[in-house]
Amino acid sequence: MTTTKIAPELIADHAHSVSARVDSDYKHLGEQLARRNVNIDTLKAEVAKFAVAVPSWGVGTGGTRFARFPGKGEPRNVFDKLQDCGVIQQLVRCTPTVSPHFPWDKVSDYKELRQHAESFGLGFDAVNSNTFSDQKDQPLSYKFGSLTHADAGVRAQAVAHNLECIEIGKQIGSKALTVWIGDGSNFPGQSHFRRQFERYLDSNRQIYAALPADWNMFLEHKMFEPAFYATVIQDWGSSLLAAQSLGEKARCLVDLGHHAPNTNIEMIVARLVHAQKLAGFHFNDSKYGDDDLDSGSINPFQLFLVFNELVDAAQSKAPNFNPAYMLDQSHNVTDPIESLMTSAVTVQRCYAQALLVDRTALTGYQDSNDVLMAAQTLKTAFHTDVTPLLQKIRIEAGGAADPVATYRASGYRAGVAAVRPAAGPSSGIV
Ligand code: PSV
Ligand code: MN
Ligand code: MN
Repeated sequence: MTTTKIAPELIADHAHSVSARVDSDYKHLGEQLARRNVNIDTLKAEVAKFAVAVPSWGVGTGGTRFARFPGKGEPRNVFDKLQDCGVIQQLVRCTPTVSPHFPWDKVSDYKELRQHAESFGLGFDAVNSNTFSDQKDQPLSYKFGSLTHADAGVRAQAVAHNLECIEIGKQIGSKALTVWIGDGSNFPGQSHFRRQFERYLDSNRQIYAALPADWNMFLEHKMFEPAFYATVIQDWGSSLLAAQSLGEKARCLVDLGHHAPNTNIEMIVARLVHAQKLAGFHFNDSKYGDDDLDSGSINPFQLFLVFNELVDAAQSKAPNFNPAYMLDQSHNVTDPIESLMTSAVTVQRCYAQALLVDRTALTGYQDSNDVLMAAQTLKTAFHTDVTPLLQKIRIEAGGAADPVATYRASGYRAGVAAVRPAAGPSSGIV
């Protein structure tokens, strides 16, 4: 039996109060799409299958390098985090899994953790290791690197942590390990680029060797931060080199905030699909750097263009194409649950819009060099308001027509604030 933290009657009452309007809007959208030879019910069935994982670390309030302003009722531990993720899933119905981060989410009994997740109807997605910060009582420091550290002892400690993550992942039903390291240098001359990369490969080979047969290893690149001069796995080029040299199970994960401003991320996606090395995504949005803003809040067209590549790859049956979708955001000034629900729906929206691209027409315009009509074809899909479609999918699945409104009406945040003590102000973040 699934535990529900938002009263199902509240969700049903709200859905009932808007159902006539949603039905009418859905019918109207169906008529519009029928004129474009799209059957809305077929589209609905396709979009209803879409899922994106929630990061366990995303339900807490984040911060910046300068300060963190705690939110009300923040989760105290991974059990609280899962409860918040359960609320998200209860309302949006497209976030059935959680991506945990270790050692932040470490517990003594993983069977219990798995059962706790299942009680909210949740499973676990990729496990994330953390060798980018030191933990209490950790013998050796990662100040000057982890998997690429010049000292073999530090590298061994970082490898051992990743092996432990795999062991935990096996117990909670994960099928992938995501490795992001902050290793790099802050000054020219600080590190030897080639030797550092070779150490990265050597450490990762040991981790790769411990992967169960049905697991994948996701290598996440990031241009800068915390290393401000040079990062070891700074872009998809280094990531692809590493993935190709490690083996079939190693793939490249694309975090949308990990590129230079204006980078053509959708083209990187196309290249990784070609190389059969696309692991999946950490969705978020950014204006400047790794801002970790809500997905699609700054550049929704970019997110749509990423999905345009993904839908194209799926429809053309690109080999070894099975990307994992995860959110990776930090919420400093909003309620994390509201931001994560909004982002999950935004990502789902872009998927639906990308499914609306008339690909036969697009190919024709591309082949005849009709540039304007090719661009218009994408814009026609992007400009389609699929809100009634998404509402209908949620209502039919027992979710909320308007997740944020229903969440606010439930008083959930005030309820947890009463039992979860407020954290004091602090500086710095993860
Ligand atoms: C690094 O910036 C990152 O995107 C990685 O995915 C980390 O695991 C995550 O953020 C959490 O800090
Ligand atoms: Mn990330
Ligand atoms: Mn990041």
